[in-house]
Parts: sequence; C-alpha cells; structure tokens
Amino acid sequence: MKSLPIIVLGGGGHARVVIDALLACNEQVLGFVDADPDKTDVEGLRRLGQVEYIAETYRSDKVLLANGFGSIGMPGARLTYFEKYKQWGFQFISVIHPRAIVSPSTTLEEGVQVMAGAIIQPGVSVGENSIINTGASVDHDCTIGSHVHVAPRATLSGTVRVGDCAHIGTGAVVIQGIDIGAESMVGAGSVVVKDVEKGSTVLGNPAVRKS
Ligand code: JB2
Repeated sequence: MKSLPIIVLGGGGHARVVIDALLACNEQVLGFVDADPDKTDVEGLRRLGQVEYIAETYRSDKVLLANGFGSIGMPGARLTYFEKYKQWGFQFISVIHPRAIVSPSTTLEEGVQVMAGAIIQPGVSVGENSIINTGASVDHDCTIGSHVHVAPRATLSGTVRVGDCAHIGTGAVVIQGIDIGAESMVGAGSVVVKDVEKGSTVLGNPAVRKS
C-alpha cells in the first residue's frame, strides 16, 4: 500500500540513493529540497526550494519526509533537520529497498533507511534516522542506536551494540558482542575486536584508537 506523497531532504549523493529506493518501492516522490539552487534535477525529480520550503508550504499530515542528508562521522544536517522537522510535527518514512533482506523480528524506528543488498538478521533493533547502507550486514540481536550510519559493506556480527551518532566505515568488520560507543568513528576496512569508547576514532586491523 502506498504512503502519503514524499519529499526528500537534500539533493546530494545520499539523496540519490534514497530516491532510488523510494522509486523502487513505487512510492510517490514530489521532489527534493536543497540549499543549492543549481541542483535542478536529481534522479528525474525537481528541486522544490530550500529545506524550509516544506514547513512553509505543506501541512504535516499531508506529506512524509525522507532524509536524504547522509553523514560521515557526526550526522550534521541529517540530525539537525530530522529533529527540527519532528518538532514541527512532520513524520519521516522508513525506507527499505525491496532488495534488502530484513528479518520480520527486527525493530526499525522512524526514518530508518535500509539500502539495496543490506541484510538485517533476527532480533536486531535500529534507532531513528539511522542508515544501514548498501550491502551492509547486521547480524542477530544487534542493537543500533539513533542517527547511526553503518556504511556500505560494513559487517556487524551478532549482539554488537552501537551507540547514537556512531559511524561504522565502509567495509569495516566488527566481531560479535562488541560495544561501539556513541559518537565514535570506525575507519573504513577496520577490524574491531575490542570495545570502542564513546567519541573515539579507531582504525586498522586490529582496530586501535587514533583519537
Ligand atoms: O544545511 C543544509 C545543507 N547542508 C548540505 N541545508 C540545506 N538546505 N542543504 C544542505 N546541504 C546539501 O546537502 C548540499 O547542497 C548538497 O546538495 C547535499 C549534500 O550532498 P553530498 O553529496 O555532499 O553529501 P550527502 O550527505 O548526500 O552524502 C554523504 O553521505 C553519504 C552517506 C556523502 O559522503 C556520500 O558519499 C555518502 N554515501
């Protein structure tokens, strides 16, 4: 069943991936909003105006939003506009690409995005506004916080816990049972075999703290 019409926040790289997933789900996408007026066409959709255009133009019960701002490290505009629009009463659609595999016993909060080829196994919970990106793998009973980005092809083994606003870099591997602290960053391709402290950056195989 189709949802309300959708407006995408942002017109950059992540927005294109989000739009692609929404169109693959046969959702009706009205267009996107972005600060850059030179962005006139993204995946065949038109720029409607600045981000604020939505609140000025639409009632919050007539459209849904999809967060097209991505993140590397702290989520920035992705977090700012999610919170702002929630305060204004708007709702964010959860986007699950039809070619992702998501166990029915998974709990996905508002605005979670699961991209093409991602796999989420039983007992996983994912907090609001998080991204499980292309081809990422989240195994059984992981607990993912809010505003987290699990980047393409990253692998979380069973029972990993990831705190809010953490970033798991492209192709990183996290063994079972590890705690990844909030606002931390796991470098691309790292192999994490020890807990990661809140706010720290780890890199390498085995991953060690860099800051
Ligand atoms: O505060 C803002 C703002 N900040 C950035 N207000 C408004 N209205 N627009 C803003 N933008 C817009 O977001 C920029 O004009 C630009 O069009 C877009 C960001 O695009 P970009 O391709 O640089 O990043 P992204 O957030 O779409 O994707 C990042 O995260 C993804 C997960 C990239 O690093 C990607 O490579 C990554 N896959």
